[in-house]
Amino acid sequence: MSESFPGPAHASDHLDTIVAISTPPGRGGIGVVRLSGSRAREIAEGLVKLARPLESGRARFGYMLDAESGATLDEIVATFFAAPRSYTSQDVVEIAMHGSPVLLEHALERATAAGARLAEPGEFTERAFLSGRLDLTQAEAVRDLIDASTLQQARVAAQQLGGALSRRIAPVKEQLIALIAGLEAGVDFAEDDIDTMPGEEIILRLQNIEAPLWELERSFDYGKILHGGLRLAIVGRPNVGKSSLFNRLVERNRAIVTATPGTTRDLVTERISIEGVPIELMDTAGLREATDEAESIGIVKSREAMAEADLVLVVIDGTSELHPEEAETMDAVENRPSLIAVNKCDLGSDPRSIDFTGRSSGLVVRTSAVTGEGIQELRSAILQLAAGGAPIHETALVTNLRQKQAVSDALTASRRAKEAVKTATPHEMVLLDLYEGLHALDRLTGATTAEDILRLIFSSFCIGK
Ligand SMILES: Nc1nc2c(ncn2[C@@H]2O[C@H](COP(=O)(O)OP(=O)(O)OP(=O)(O)O)[C@@H](O)[C@H]2O)c(=O)[nH]1
Ligand SMILES: [Mg+2]
Repeated sequence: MSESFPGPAHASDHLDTIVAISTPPGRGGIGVVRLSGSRAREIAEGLVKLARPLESGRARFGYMLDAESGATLDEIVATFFAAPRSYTSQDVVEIAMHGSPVLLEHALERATAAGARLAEPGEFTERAFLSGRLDLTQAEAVRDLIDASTLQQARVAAQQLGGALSRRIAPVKEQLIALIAGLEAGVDFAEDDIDTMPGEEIILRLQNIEAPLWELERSFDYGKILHGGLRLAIVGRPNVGKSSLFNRLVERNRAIVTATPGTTRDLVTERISIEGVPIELMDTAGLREATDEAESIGIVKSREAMAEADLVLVVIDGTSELHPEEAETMDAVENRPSLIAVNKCDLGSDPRSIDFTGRSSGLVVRTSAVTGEGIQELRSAILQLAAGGAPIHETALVTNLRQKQAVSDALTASRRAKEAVKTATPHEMVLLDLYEGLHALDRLTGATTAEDILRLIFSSFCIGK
């Protein structure tokens, strides 16, 4: 059960040789054509003229010649990685040339003419998975690393690529297997009067199994926002300083600020990152009775943005009376992740001493968009709200829904097993739940994943990865 990687190592040996341009589309200083498979070396050698033969782990200088005239088309560097010490565990050759789409396409055509097949999206990584070099969480991490838009995302992906999540799961799986083995033995030998495991012990063991799983499940709260980011709508009455706070958060004068109420009419959006968490900020038109058609459309958009956002920042002017509209807005976001900025705090203390306690579950931050006071606190409050209380610097995160589902399923199965034990259900039945939990964990790392799920995962990669 524990050795359940799909097939023996190098199960991918029989696969055909694939080729792709591994660098992004467009022109660049360097472009790389990558080949993987048993014929990679032979095909590469037919493609380029090398000063010395390919040798594993070494880069070789050479030329790509024009097939028609024999003239030099480009200078290249070819690097050979012999199986199994390569990305895919197969023979891999990477040919680096100048990043001209024409040259790269030409190399690709010649490689396919020589018998290579164009790689499907994610197929190089899929081969790494099929050979057992990467498990599924690591393969997903390759994609996350490439797609990362903040350094924190890249760090978490790198940890996962290093097997951090799998390492957390491994001892849990071992404990579960040990428990299953223990119960199986009891069931098999029941007639021989061998003591079966006492219920309390089974429950204790299941609790030990659940604790790390529960932590992982919780880490998804943060993993999810780190991966997908969040949308935050800045709303409030006209002239309270929404655009000014927006500009502070994006750290440049992106939105127009004037002393005239009703300045912002359209949605202004900008992506920022707070401690590596990507957040899309939306500045909106101030909420009031519109004075013309454009403003009225803008206000409709404000309300839509407020409804669609993951987080809402309600800005109020700390120097004036609380307007009924503001009370209404705060009520509207009462049960949603929201926070309140009492702005213009540089103009003196809040004369109205609004009682926020009990009004909102959200946080209240005193800010000044003019002096910058409270902006750092505002950032932290946004992050705190975004994370929903999840630990911010968690390692080995569960970063996607597929992983989260597998962990949750394992937990559910374990809880069901506990219930069964408590009601003195025969161990044969308890075992069914435990096996289900084990399969959920196997699914997480890809040990027993059906082909179609694999396809789904790898097809979200780009070609050449
Ligand atoms: N003293 C002080 N003035 C501020 C502060 N924040 C904004 N203001 C001023 O208030 C006025 C309105 O600011 P905006 O940022 O345009 O306000 P807004 O909420 O976006 O307004 P609309 O787009 O009309 O809805 C400008 O004159 C700003 O300079 C603050 O913290 N302190
Ligand atoms: Mg504005």
